[in-house]
Amino acid sequence: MRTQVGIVGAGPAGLMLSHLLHRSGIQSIVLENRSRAYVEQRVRAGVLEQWAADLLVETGVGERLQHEAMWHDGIFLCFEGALHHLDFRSLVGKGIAIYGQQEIVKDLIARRLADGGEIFFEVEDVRLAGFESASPTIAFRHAGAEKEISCNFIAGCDGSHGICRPSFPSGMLTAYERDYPFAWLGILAEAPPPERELIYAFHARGFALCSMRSPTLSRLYLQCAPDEDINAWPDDRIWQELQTRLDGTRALTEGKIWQRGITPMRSFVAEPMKYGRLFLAGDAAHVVPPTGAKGMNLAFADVLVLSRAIDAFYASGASDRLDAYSSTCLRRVWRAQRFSLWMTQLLHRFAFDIDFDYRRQLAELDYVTSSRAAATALAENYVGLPLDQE
Ligand code: FAS
Ligand code: PHB
Repeated sequence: MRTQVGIVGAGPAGLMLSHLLHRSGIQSIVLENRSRAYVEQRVRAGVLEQWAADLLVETGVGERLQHEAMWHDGIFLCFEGALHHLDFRSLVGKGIAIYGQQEIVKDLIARRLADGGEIFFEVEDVRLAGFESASPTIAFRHAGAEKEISCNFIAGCDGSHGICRPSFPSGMLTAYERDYPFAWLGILAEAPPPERELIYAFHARGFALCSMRSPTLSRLYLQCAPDEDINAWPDDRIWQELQTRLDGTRALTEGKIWQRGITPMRSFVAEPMKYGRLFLAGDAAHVVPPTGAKGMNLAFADVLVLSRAIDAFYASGASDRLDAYSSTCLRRVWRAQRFSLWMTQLLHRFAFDIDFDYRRQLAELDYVTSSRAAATALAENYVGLPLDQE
C-alpha cells in the first residue's frame, strides 16, 4: 500500500493528525493494535484546553462536543476545610471544556471513516524501516496477512508503550524522566459531581480530585500508593476516603461505579521528537502526571505543528518546519512538564511524616488563592498557554 503519511496509533494524536492532514488534502493510513470498540471505550482524559476545543469545532469534528461538553470557567481548590474558586474567565478570559477523551476518539474515528480515511484496527507486529531515507515503510500483520505501507513520513502516535520511540537507533534519543511515590486510584461513577466545576483537594491523607463527564457521571481520583492493590478498595472505602479528603466542604452522593483503575504517575520527555522521517507525537514522546490535565492537549499541540509542517513540505518542498518540529514542540512540552509537576507538588503528600512540607504546601495554597498574580499564573497554564505563532 502507498500513502503519504503512515500513522501508528489511533489515540487523540494519531486520529487528529490524520484528520488535519486530510483537511490539507494529504493522505494517511492509521494503524491501531487494539479493536475499535476498545479504543472507543477507554476512559482517559477529560479536560480540553480552550484552543483544543476550538480546534475540534473549527475543523468540523466538534458537533457533539458543542452539545455534550461542559464548559467551565474555573476550578475549585479545597484545603483546610474550605473551597476556593479560581475564576479563569475573569483572570485570563478563557475557560476549559470537559468532554471525555473516548468521546473525542469516537468523533474522530467516525469522521475519518466518513471522509474515506483508512484505519486498520487490531494490527499486529508493526515494524518500521527506512525512515532515514525519503521513503520509509511500515510492515504489519492484519487479519493474519502480512502487509506493508510505503510512505513519505511516519508519525509515531502509539503512546508511551508503543514501538515507534524504541525504533530510534540506540543513542539517538535522550530520555528525561521522574517518578512519583504515589499513583491515582480513579473511578467513573453514576453520581452527580459535588460541585459545578472540578475540585482539586489537598488533605493530610493525600490528594483527591472530583471531576466529571456529565451532570450525572462523576470521574473521581484519590492519591494512593504506587503499588496499591485495587482489590483492597471496596466501594464504601473509596467513597469514605473521598468524603474524608473533601474535609466537610461538600457531601458526596454515592452511585454505581462503572470503571475503576490505578494510574501511575510519571514525568517523561524523549528528545529529539524526530529522527529522519520518523516523527513522535503525544505520549509516544512525553508523559505528564495528569494533575495539570495536559496530556491529551499536548498531543493535539504536537500534531497541529506536525500537520502544518507536512503541509508546507508538500505545498512548497520546504522542510524548515519539519526540521524545527522537535524544538517547536519541546518548548511547549517542557512548559507543560513544569506546570504539571508544580500542580502535583502543590496538591500531593510526597511523605506523610514531613510536617514542614505539609505546612509549606498549605502556605502555597493560601498564596495561590489570595494573590491575583499567583492565581493568574495557574489559570493561564491550566487553560492552555498561547500556541506558538507559526
Ligand atoms: P494514546 O496512548 O492515547 O494512544 C496511542 C494509541 O496507540 C493507543 O490506541 C494504542 O492502543 C496504540 N498503540 C500502541 N502501541 C501500538 C502498536 N505497536 N501498534 C499499533 N498501535 C499501537 N490528559 C489530559 O489532557 N487531560 C486529562 O484529564 C487526562 N487525564 C488522564 C487520566 C488518565 C487516567 C490517564 C491514563 C491519562 C490522562 N491524560 C489526561 C493523559 C492522556 O490523555 C494521554 O496524554 C493521551 O491519551 C495521549 O494521546 P496519544 O498520544 O494519542 O496516546
Ligand atoms: C479527568 O476528568 O479525568 C481529569 C481532570 C483533571 C485532571 C485529570 C483528570 O487533572
